[in-house]
Amino acid sequence: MTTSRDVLAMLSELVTLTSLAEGSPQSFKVRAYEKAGLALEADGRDLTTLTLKELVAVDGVGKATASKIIEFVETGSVEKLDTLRKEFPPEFVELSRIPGLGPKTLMLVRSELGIENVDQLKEAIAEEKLRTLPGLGATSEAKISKSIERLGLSGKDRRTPIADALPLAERLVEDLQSLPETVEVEFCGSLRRFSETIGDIDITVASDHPDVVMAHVVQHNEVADLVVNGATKTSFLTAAGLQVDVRVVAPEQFGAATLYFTGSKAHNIELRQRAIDRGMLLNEYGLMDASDEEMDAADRPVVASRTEAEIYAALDMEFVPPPMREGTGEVPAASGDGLPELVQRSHIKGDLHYHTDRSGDGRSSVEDMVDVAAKAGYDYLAITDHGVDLAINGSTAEEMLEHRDHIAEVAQAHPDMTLMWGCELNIGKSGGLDYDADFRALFDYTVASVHSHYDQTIVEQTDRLVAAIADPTVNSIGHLTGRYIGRRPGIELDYTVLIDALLEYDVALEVNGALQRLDAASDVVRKAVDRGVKLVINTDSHHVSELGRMEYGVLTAQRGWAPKDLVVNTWDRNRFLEWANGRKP
Ligand code: DGT
Ligand code: CA
Ligand code: CA
Ligand code: ZN
Repeated sequence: MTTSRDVLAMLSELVTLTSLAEGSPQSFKVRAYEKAGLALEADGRDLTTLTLKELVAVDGVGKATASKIIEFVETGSVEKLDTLRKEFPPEFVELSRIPGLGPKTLMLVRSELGIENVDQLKEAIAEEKLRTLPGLGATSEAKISKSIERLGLSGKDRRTPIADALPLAERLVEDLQSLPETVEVEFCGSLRRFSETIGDIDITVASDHPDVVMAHVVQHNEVADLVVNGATKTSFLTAAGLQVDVRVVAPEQFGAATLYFTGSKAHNIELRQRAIDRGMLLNEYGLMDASDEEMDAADRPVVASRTEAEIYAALDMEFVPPPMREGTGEVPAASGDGLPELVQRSHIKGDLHYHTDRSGDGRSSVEDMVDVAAKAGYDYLAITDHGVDLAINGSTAEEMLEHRDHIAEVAQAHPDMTLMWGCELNIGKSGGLDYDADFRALFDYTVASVHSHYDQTIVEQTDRLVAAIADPTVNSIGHLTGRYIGRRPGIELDYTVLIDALLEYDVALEVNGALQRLDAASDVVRKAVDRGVKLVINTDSHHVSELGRMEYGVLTAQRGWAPKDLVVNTWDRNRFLEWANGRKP
């Protein structure tokens, strides 16, 4: 079964591979696929039912792209894409994520040095070969080397950024759910725990007909290479080289299986020990009574196995949300003093980092962006288009004032929601911010973030962040490090100094829900939470389709043990506004 999301994923793979083939992300063909993807995502119709004529009629979709979509829906593959995949295998594509290795340089590296993967690239750097190529020198060689190290790239144990793995897992789960033989499906492993990089995807299916489920998986069009083809387990590699393990279990053992395969291993070990301490045995089939040591393993009475909740309860524990299952104190907490009252998606009352087409990179109108926020049930919303310093995307003071009037007008149609005229301020090289202080003070709300100068020292980076935090017109710090997971290392910071400053000036730290960012990262969130720093969870939406990121921000905050009460956008309107206005000069 091919879905709209499969079509969009196919187009996005075409973008990546064609930019390599053309030696440029700006080529006409690449732009055409990109534009078509955006247009069709915004379109909202079921893309698998559209005719060639209907596809071409969509503004931004050309004939060549439209016929590839038809080919994909009808045959499950696209010839052009298959050719590109052969030319650029996954371990080579991984190289394109490294900053400083654009498509053009990459093709040179391949033709001149014969480099096909990260391991070979590291070798060439060690032998100082990279610097000999035209356009590269010792400085860029050193920069590339540092990026490889900081991104944690390694040829053999290649990990996939969550932004690439999650959409695929969701599509596979949706597909498996559609089988009548399926009772329940869940993706488990590091993905369910919401790790930022994924080794492989683990999917658990509850069904009494494993043969049917396995036969269905084997023929799925994501399968590029079968690794395991068993009666209850299938493992395959996707064209992007990501491994997927699909396991079928009996419905009455689904809870035990998802608990086991969600892990982490460290969490499982602690749970098993707790079971043993209580005369029980925990494995992937269930929690069993083991008090009679003489008894055959198969005869042991099952205490719980149907749901995870029943198993935790039988272990005399609170239910542990998957993002916390890392073996870092959650088992003792859930067994004793209690877990924190963790922030949940349902607690969120507003989004406070939110763009419209006033920003150069915004893609939906003020009216539409406000409309979807109102439909999401928010009590308050800060529109934070880019300040003037972000040259192409920003607005002048004059434009911002017009924008304020426009927002005030739109607000009249939404009397139940407090609509704020805000700004995403750009933190400059040395901590400077957009406009002058008097003008900045006019905004109802601000988020200040880093968008450039990623290569300064840790001291310089920390200093400029602290300078921004100390500015009385700043309410919050957006996407703290500016990283793109697995693609661009973020700035390096001294977290002790940073957290001290956030506390001193009562500035909130954003957890940005964009899947490529998830920034501040969960380990930084946990440090901040330990010290009582206020948090704010935002989507940084640039289009009406991006509000779902709030869930990803919440999961990241949960991984950082964030309690509801530290998250300012769970507060009711008055409490939130009082805090937001509290710093005004
Ligand atoms: P990944 O795939 O490297 O991102 O990380 P995980 O956590 O998804 O690890 P994976 O796929 O090897 O295994 C999935 C889960 O299965 C893991 O989180 C816990 C469980 N598991 C796997 N191997 C063991 C083991 O040797 N002992 C225990 N207790 N649990 C295991
Ligand atoms: Ca896994
Ligand atoms: Ca696995
Ligand atoms: Zn933004």
